[in-house]
Amino acid sequence: MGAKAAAPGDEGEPQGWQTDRSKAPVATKIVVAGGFGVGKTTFVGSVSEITPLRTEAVMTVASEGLDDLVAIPEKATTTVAMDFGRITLDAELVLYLFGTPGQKRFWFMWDDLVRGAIGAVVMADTRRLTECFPALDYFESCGLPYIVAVNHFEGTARYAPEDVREALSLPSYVAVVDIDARRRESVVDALLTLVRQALDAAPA
Ligand SMILES: Nc1nc2c(ncn2[C@@H]2O[C@H](COP(=O)(O)OP(=O)(O)OP(=O)(O)O)[C@@H](O)[C@H]2O)c(=O)[nH]1
Ligand SMILES: [Mg+2]
Repeated sequence: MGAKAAAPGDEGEPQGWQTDRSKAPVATKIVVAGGFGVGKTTFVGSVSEITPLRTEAVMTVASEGLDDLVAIPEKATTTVAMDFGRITLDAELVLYLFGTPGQKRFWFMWDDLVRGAIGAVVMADTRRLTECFPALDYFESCGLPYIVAVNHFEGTARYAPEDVREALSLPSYVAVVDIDARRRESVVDALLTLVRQALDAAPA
């Protein structure tokens, strides 16, 4: 698979499938979920070959007491609707990435964001693992294939994927991967893992 090395915002060159209709790839939708401030917007921005659509709002004193910034003190903005990006994985497969808002008060949007998706990435920060539970419960209950991507923040302990699996009581078929949401290759690897798992889960 030859993922195109386009930088975010590099929209000058149309993709082959945009100029030749006979090469239309399969377009699929992937949801990127997880707790508040775990790196969802960063994840979508790292791989998107179009300028990602973001709906960031500046966090104000109004969010004090609502949003827990202990683990991410430098955070100044938060997603209020969704992130949107696109990545061409190869000539036959284009992924549209939809990042969810992390804060509980925006979860009512999930049903719309998830419609038509083939799978989800649940991002986790090992300092705040319990924050993944709502996303895990949601995807378990709607039967959507998902993987867990542990986003590693500097200065935090590293845990083996198997330990994370145990802590989250994940079934064996759910992949757990270590990622750095800021690195394109790392995010592409996670997406490939999800696509493989979703294909395995699809009825033959
Ligand atoms: N060290 C480190 N910092 C990261 C990483 N990913 C994201 N960050 C930082 O963590 C903060 C939160 O990242 P976002 O991508 O906004 O997180 P989010 O999950 O979209 O946040 P909400 O939409 O508010 O829930 C930002 O300051 C990022 O720069 C990472 O892999 N390592
Ligand atoms: Mg965000």
